[in-house]
Amino acid sequence: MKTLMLGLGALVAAVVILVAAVVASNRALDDDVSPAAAGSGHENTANASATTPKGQSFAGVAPENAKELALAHKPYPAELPPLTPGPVVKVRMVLKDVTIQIAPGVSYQAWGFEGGAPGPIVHARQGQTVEMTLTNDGAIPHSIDFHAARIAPNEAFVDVMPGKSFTFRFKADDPGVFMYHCGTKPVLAHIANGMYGAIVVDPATPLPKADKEYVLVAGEWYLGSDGLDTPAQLDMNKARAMMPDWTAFNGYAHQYVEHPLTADPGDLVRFYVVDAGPSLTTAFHVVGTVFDNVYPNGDMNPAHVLNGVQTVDVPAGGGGVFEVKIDEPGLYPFVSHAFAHVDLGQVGLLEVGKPKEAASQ
Ligand SMILES: [Cu+2]
Repeated sequence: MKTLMLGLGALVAAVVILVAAVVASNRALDDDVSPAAAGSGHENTANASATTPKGQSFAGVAPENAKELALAHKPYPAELPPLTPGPVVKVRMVLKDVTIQIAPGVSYQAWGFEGGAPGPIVHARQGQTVEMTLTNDGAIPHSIDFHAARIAPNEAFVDVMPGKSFTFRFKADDPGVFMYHCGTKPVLAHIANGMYGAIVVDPATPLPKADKEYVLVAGEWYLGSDGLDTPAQLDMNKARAMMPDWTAFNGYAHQYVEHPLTADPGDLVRFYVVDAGPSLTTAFHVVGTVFDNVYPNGDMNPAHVLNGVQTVDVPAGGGGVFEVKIDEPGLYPFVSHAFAHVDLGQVGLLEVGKPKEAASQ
């Protein structure tokens, strides 16, 4: 009898230990699963992105017919679009997973607002309301964060699930040139994959009318392969190390060298520059002239203007407004004067004094 009691006691103890072990292992499983579940699983996309052995650089890798391809490339339209009349500016963007060209012969699997990188330029006047509708036609959640907005991010900059749309409004009370971007985690991956653009908010008292107004969005590309035969994907390790393979104004390396922006002699030319990053600074400079006026944080507040300066930094996530008036006809390069970026793609030409027809040939 005593032996039987001991045996039963041992059995009960064994069952208790077994149950405790199962509970503990389930907890451990929950701990493993929870972070991914909380992030809707899209962190996995970044982790699964291509990685490059020893961080091999694909900078400058181009096919033999690169020049021909660069000439055939249709440049991103840098001209500031006109204002929309009325109190509300309605902006609709459809997010798409797309293969885009980022340099001659180099393709990349991007996530594009309206199917491109950068997304469309948004233009509003101080006091107008911007009504933003984002439709997600992509495979994973995305969102849109406007730096021009004063709004609760958890209410407005929320993840939009695939196949869904989301609308929010904000009043454009602050004049300036601002970045917008996807704010879905990991933000580094979403910006590096092309989810960014610029919004220009004109001051209620406008600046003097410019003859030419151009918007330049500086960005960086981090490639897991050269992108020549098959589209490259994001190399998250390079993005973390801030070692881009290509950089660009408006998404495509060197595009305004073959397709210069234009002005007539004596024109007031205004550049709205946004640095979309995701991580590096743009040291904006125009070769062969000096900026007449610079609003270093892009706020177009006359109290903050700088006159007669050569190079002004635009930080990642920031903007700057730059004005030049050039009398002598010629080709004036605009660059990020951190010269590695010129090599990687952040250079274009302002062609002063040549008819538009000739410039596009
Ligand atoms: Cu996104």
